[in-house]
Amino acid sequence: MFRNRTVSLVIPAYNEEETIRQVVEEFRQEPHLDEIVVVDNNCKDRTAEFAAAAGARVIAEQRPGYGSALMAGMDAAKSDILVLVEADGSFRARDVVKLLVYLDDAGMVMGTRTTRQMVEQGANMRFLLRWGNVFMAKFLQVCWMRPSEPRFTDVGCTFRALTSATYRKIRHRLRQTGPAFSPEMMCAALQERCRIIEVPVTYSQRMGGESKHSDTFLRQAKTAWKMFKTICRKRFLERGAPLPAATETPSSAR
Ligand SMILES: Nc1nc2c(ncn2[C@@H]2O[C@H](COP(=O)(O)OP(=O)(O)OP(=O)(O)O)[C@@H](O)[C@H]2O)c(=O)[nH]1
Ligand SMILES: [Mg+2]
Repeated sequence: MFRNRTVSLVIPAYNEEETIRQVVEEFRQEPHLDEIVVVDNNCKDRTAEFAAAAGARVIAEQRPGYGSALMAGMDAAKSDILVLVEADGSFRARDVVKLLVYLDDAGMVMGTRTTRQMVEQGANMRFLLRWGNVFMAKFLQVCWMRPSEPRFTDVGCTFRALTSATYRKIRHRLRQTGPAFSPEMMCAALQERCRIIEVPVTYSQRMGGESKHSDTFLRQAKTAWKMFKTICRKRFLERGAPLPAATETPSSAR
């Protein structure tokens, strides 16, 4: 519970048996979280069993992919606020509160992993990946310079918080099943004229298991291309919500 609003944590998981127990245990220590939902996305290992043993509510999603799993988790979550995080231990539970406090001023709060002072040694955020994310984020920012003028430095950070009201608003715009789901959510929120704030979060090395999206240059390039196409389609081929009436208060933009 955070300022009278309940909070659910959603964790998409694909074969993360090496890390899931530790991740659930770490986030269970976070006093603001009311429930932890782990999405078992056709795992072939013991991820679901370990997550449940550690105290998470485990749901199954058959449609494969990071985006499909996150959507299933957000659909199943019961709280007023949804926080998304990875199953690989690369984010810290103590950062949840950083996202929550800014939700007073926004409909969605994005973490960014490109603040160098907060990238831990060994984290998968070397020069190319960091600047690739910054470049793509600046492209997204420029695309929405009018009317929103957001400020972004990362497009692939799973760690984020949004209100369930924001999720209901953007749900119909979410189609990406893979990693392009991450910038798609940002674009969808901008299309619905929600306010988004970005805050730095600590980014650590995976605690174990295998990287699925960004271990090789080829995979990173493929993911970047899909993200670029998604941002362009959202900005130039889909209509945004109509501008709010002039009489509406700023809080209507959340
Ligand atoms: N449900 C589901 N989750 C996935 C899939 N691929 C990745 N994930 C999860 O999404 C999160 C992000 O995937 P990662 O492999 O960590 O991708 P990444 O963060 O770009 O790469 P790392 O540098 O290894 O952390 C993890 O929690 C994965 O378990 C998938 O196909 N389905
Ligand atoms: Mg990861």
